[in-house]
Amino acid sequence: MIAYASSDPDGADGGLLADIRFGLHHDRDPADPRRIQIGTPPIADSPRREVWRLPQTGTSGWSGDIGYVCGGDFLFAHLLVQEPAGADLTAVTQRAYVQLLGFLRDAGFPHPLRIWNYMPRINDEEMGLERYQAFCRGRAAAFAEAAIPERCFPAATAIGCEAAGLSIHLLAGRVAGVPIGNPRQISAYRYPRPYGPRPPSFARALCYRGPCGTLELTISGTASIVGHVTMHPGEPMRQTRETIRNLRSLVAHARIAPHRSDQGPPALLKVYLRDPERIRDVDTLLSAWTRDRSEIMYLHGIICRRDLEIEIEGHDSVSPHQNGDLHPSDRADSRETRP
Ligand code: 3EB
Repeated sequence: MIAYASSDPDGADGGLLADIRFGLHHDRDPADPRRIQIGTPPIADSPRREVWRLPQTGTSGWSGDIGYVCGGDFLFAHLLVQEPAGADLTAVTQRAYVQLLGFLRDAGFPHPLRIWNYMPRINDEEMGLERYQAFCRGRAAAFAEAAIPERCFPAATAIGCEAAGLSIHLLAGRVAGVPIGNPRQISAYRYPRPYGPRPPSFARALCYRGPCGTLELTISGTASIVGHVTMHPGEPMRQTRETIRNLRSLVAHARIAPHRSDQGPPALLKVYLRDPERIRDVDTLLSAWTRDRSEIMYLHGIICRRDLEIEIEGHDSVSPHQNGDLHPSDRADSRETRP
């Protein structure tokens, strides 16, 4: 259901759920809630557009400043909020998330499956707290207010960029997904105190049944973190190798294609680089892993820990005949790893 536009030859947009472009600024099209732009600019000749498709035509509109599109069991929603001068990012984030989670519940798609968050000056300190940590605090408060427990946290990405405003977009479902943990990492929502007053509210990955019966795996932003500790601070190449190890471990643990001999890399990867100049070296390492069978989008983005240079998210899809059934009860072993 999710593809980069470079591999999406079908121009008919009857079943278009989302059309996401990457550029210099965050943008919303008041005339078409399916179309948004995210202000993490593509690096070099990277793909710069992602489309999500449904078999049926979606319904779209605005609910206040939340743009949405829905069809079948899925909903795409987005919100772009400007930070008033002197405002506290905790409060801005909490308000945005309370608004979004309330909308999802009222619209009948109460399960956030995947959320992307982009914010300016992510590593800056404000009011005695790093802005990313303030964001985490506001988000955690909103999840608590909406009574969404840890086992229902979505997969997520949180990235800094130059573009102004807090941009949030998401995929939500009528049906909950199955969270997947990474045995090499502790669950982010169990991070100890030094990483902030409230831990990040996300699952390492989530599995859900796609609109055409496919099994979809959405992988959160993944970095050079083992346990809860940053590995190879300030070393982008070593961090890339560590991140690949984390992704391999996650994909193996998810076992979305147990009958497929190769537990290969996800079909889509999105790579956020703090230093765009690293693209060539990083691409060499990633291509060696994917053997050029994955599509890779490279974006200029700032990682939420100052000592992280790279973060990689992924998406994969398996058609039903390639795979056995997904029953959450069968997958108890794949739930988030408890330390
Ligand atoms: C990490 O593993 C890296 O706060 O939503 C990755 C993906 C990260 C999502 C988030 C943070 C988030 O902690 C950072």
